[in-house]
Amino acid sequence: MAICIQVNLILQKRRSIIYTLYWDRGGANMATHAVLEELGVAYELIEIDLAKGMQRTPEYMAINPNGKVPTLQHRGEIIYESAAILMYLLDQHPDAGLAPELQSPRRGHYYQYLTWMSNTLQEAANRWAHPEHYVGGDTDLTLVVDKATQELSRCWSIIDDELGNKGPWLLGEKLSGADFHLFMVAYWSRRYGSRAQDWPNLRRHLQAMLQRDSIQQMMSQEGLTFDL
Ligand SMILES: N[C@@H](CCC(=O)N[C@@H](CS)C(=O)NCC(=O)O)C(=O)O
Repeated sequence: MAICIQVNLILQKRRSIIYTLYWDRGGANMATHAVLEELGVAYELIEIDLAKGMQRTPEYMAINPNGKVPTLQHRGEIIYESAAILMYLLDQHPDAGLAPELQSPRRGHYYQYLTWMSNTLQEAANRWAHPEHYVGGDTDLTLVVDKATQELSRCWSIIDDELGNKGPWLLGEKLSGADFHLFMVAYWSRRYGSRAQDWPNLRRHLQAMLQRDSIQQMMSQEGLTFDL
């Protein structure tokens, strides 16, 4: 395939299960990538270099019509949207214990956080990073960025309170896929007007995530660093 600039085949413990993750350095693929590492499954990475416009090639648009990363391929099926991919992946591997049991109330909180982060927190992050996607013409982009900064602060404050009341993880005592999604947006925010790391409980969460082998592997493979 023409879009295969770089293919890393990482064969790990369970060779029979192969996932393909389309990714870009530090993109919305970070959470999925770390979870694949956490699960210890066999997967391959196909880089979609956004700076080169590879997301808009006909080959990639045929895979993901949104022209965005991440996309996961599994048994011939395509799944996009990072939160949906996380839920799907963790349902494939219930023994990993990264998703609460189906009928437990914690499962509701797990859905809640993943969808809220996806459509509220991540959306505010996107408005901060790409204000030009939201307004046209001569509109002053700082108006969009300032509003996004306020919204990010509102979101960080909610999460920081939750972590302070329940912690150490988003769902309480057990790590879940939601923590990987939170880590990803919190990592992006290190350059934003409102940074997750400036809230005490969020900072502790980030530090704990950075200790995990899976996060370290993902960051090293994507060539990322995070000096807290
Ligand atoms: N809601 C989507 C957002 C994906 C997204 O915005 N990806 C960005 C990279 S972080 C992208 O591919 N942008 C390419 C473009 O807009 O051209 C998800 O979480 O999967």
